[in-house]
Amino acid sequence: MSELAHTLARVRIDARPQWIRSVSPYTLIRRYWNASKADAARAELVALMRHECSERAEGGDTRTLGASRLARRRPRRYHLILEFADDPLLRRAAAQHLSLNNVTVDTLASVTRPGAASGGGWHVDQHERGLKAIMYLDDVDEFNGPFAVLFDYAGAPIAPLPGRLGRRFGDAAIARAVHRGARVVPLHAPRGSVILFETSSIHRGLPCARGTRHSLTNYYANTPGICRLGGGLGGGLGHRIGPASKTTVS
Ligand SMILES: O=C(O)CCC(=O)C(=O)O
Repeated sequence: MSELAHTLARVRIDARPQWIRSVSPYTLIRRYWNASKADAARAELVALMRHECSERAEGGDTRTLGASRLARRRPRRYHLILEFADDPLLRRAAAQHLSLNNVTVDTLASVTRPGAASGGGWHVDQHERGLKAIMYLDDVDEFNGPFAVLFDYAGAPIAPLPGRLGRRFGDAAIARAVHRGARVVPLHAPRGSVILFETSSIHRGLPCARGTRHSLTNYYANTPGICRLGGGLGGGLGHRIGPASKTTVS
């Protein structure tokens, strides 16, 4: 087993309810793909978004939903988008994290330009456990809209904004949490890096000041009709909630 496969086999990302989160909800794998492969994937993303419909999202970023489904229609042209969507190691890590024996995947293609912030403000994708894998297709620093994670919530719930299914959080509430000891951790990494992230944890794409950020995001979900491993929700998930689990592979 390669070192990377070994690391992914050990991936444990915390999935406790957001108000008690105090350990890492993410794993960063630096240079999962090398720079030239990431550049080729970026070119595929640009072509796909030019030829298929894209929309302006809440944060002002441009995105194409179902990029992997669109790519399957022209598998030779978009083989790297498909390679990322179908990546067996990431799928296995997702299945393990979600306590499933298989997962489905849907891939989002997105571009964040100056003035935009991928996904809008602070939010959770849903309240139930979930996993996404974001691959940066540009080198990401503090200027071009890094993905950012909130952690160490200091044991206190953060009140969501009214409506929006309780999934969105205002800047003032986050600032109060930071005052109490929570930390905002922006993830800067070279292109080709992958972030595996527990989507019930609070996060956002920070505003892009200059440059651009292209990325592919795989959303993993339950495969219909497949049983969960390890029994019901409580038992099945319980043994996977572990200590701080940030793993960085360089
Ligand atoms: O791409 C990012 O940095 C975050 C996007 C996000 O959180 C979302 O679309 O829900």
